[in-house]
Amino acid sequence: MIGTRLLVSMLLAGATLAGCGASGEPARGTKTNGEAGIVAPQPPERLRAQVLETLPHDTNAFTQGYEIAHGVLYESTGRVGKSWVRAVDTTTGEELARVALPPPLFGEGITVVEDSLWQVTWQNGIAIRRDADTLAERERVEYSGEGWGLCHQAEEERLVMSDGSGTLTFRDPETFTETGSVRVRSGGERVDRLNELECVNGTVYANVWQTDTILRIDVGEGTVTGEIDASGLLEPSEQATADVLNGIAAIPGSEYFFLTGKLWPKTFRVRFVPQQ
Ligand SMILES: [Ca+2]
Repeated sequence: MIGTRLLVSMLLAGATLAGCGASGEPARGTKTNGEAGIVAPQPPERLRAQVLETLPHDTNAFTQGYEIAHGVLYESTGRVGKSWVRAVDTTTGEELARVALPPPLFGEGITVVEDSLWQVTWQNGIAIRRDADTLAERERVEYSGEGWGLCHQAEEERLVMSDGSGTLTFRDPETFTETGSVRVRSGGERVDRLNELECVNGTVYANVWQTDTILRIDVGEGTVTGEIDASGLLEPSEQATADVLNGIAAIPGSEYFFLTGKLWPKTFRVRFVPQQ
């Protein structure tokens, strides 16, 4: 249960920062050296996660998807027999809906598209479309490969999906049909293990599996424009019983994000600022 402190933080964020952009325009991933046609990779901007508030998180949640839409915080979890999706009202903290994912399905990322919520599964090759209000299952669609993270780029009318590699797949938000893909590079080097995703104003954020690093990605260019150090959020004693960072939810109308992880006792309200 997310308590009233969440409500307060959400209200404050909305009241003071409504209308602000996420974190400014990302830098371009490449630049010319003055000679036409010659392009050199540009290293990503170095950022860190500045904690503004610490909130409780369900230590039974093996978090795989985290997103706020329509005033609701959606969270999905993984592991066979322990996978579920939950919707919590961000103004009251009330749990609005919760559904379990039956075995043998292993839940992964989620994203909201209008009145639907798409949920992918790890190695089951099944995407489930749910009612965003009740979370009731409406449709199943098959896909090939693994499912990890998911987010919705409304302005591009597409979903972005990760599969544990450094390639992101684009999908039709209505049919889930694959429409393209992009191989992501950072400073010219391939990246790997992209996991939970968050789409914000044309930019995609991805945390890198088994690290405390979040990448800010220009998916049109296929380049990492920012590398965010999110280490040190948990105390060593908390980290001992927790799994990896995996959960990025942008707080709409603000520059803030919620970050959490698998079995983490806390959610952190942060913003991404340049490293000193
Ligand atoms: Ca997310």
